[in-house]
Parts: sequence; C-alpha cells; structure tokens
Amino acid sequence: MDYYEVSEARHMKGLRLVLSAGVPGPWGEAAKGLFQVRGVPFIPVAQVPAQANSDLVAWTGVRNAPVAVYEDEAPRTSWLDILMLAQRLGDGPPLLPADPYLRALAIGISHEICGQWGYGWCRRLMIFARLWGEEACRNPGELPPDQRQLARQYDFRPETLASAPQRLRDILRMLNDRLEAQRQMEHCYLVGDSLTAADIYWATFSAMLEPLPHDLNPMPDELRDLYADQGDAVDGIDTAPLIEHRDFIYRNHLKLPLDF
Ligand SMILES: N[C@@H](CCC(=O)N[C@@H](CS)C(=O)NCC(=O)O)C(=O)O
Repeated sequence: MDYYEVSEARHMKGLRLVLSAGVPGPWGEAAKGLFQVRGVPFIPVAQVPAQANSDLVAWTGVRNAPVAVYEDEAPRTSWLDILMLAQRLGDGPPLLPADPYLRALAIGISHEICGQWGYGWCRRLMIFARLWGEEACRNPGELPPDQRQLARQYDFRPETLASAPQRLRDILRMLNDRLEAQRQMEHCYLVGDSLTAADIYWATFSAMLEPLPHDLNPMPDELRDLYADQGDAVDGIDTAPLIEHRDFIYRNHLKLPLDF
C-alpha cells in the first residue's frame, strides 16, 4: 500500500485513514474492510508501530492506529466511532442491522472482539508477554522506556495478563456457540441473515488466532509466529468453525490478498 506521510495527509480533503504501515494490525485491517464494504475510498496514512509518532499526536491526539479523519471533522480513534463513520458514508451494504435488537447484538459481539478486554486486547497482552519475556510479565515497570509506554497504553500488568487467556477462551466459545446457533437457522453470518461489522471484525481479528497463508497475508515471519503462537490458551477449543467463518467472510466480502 502506498502511504502518505502525516505532514502531507493532514492538509488533504476527504477520508484519511491512518494505519500501521507494513503490518496487518487487526484494528486497521478491520477499518479498511469496513470502508471497502461501504465503497468509501480513503487516503492511507502511515503510522510507525510502537514509535512515538509525534506528528500524528500533534494532528489527531493519539500515537497509534487506526485513526479516521474525515474532512475537517474531529479524528475518530475508537473502533466504534470508526464503524459509525463507515456506516454513515458510502452506499455499500449496511454494516449494522436495521432492527435495534440485532444491532445491539452486532455491536456487543464486535465489542467482545475489538473493545477493551475483548479478544484482540487479550491476545495483544499474550503477544507482549511472549515478546518481552517472563521478567517483564512480573515487573513491567522495569521495561525499557519505549516498551514501558506500550505496556502502560495497553494495560500490560501481571493481573491483566493472568486473566487474559480465560477471557479469550470465553469469547471464542461464545463465537462458536453463536455460529452454531446461526447455522441451525441456516444463517451464514454471526448476526441475522446478512453481513454485519461483527463478521468483518472476526475475519480480521482471527489473524491473531491463525493468520491467513503467506500468499494472502504476506506478513513478516517474526510477526506471523507471534500471531500464530497461542501457547496452550486455545487447547480444548474447536477453532475449525471460527477459521471457516473467517474464510467465508474474506472470500465473499473482503479484499485478498491483504495489502498493508
Ligand atoms: N484505538 C483503537 C485501538 C487501536 C489499537 O489498539 N491499535 C494498535 C493495534 S495492535 C496499534 O496501533 N498498535 C501499534 C502501536 O501502538 O504503535 C480502538 O479503540 O479501537
């Protein structure tokens, strides 16, 4: 993907989408998927993962990605605000059901995937633990400054780390139960009988369970290993239906191969 620098993009018009350049970050891949499904073109803007990104902070107030900046409106940094923007713009299929009960369900499931204490949040803690080692897990305050900043931002503490695998298993079981219940009603999606944002979030976040093969997701090998390594966290969970659902959504609704 050809990215613009923040210094160029902040003076442009239209939708600017700040993404972690060179990395298929699940929140960023999801944001791209939402806008693509709605048929909304965006200008990709580079964020440098794990760095201070001071030019981005000066523009949007945050150092991480994704950030969606539409015209002269305030920057949107949370997954839900980005979803609501994608739903407002464009004319592709709706990302949320019209029925308010189903809409609440789709947003609730999406939160379990991308919100605080959601699937992605728990997986990230586990990935940091593997990357930084046992001493960091016991004492994150002793990490070097750059990593300490990430640890603080993403709530990496012995207590959160200890709870993450169980929380993650609960969420995966809920998704499996949901797919099974839907299958019994002959529905192919997580909510109702058509695509919602929840399906897009699961397809993109499932990279942290099992990344798509290299020809579809040419991510760096080191990162692939980190994303794929679950330790024993998913032992006893039937992941096949979750991966089948990922493939179904990518095949029918999202762009392949990934371009980041
Ligand atoms: N603010 C987003 C989440 C953003 C987020 O977690 N971004 C991570 C994705 S792993 C990121 O940018 N990581 C790289 C970094 O912090 O530099 C939301 O609430 O939906």
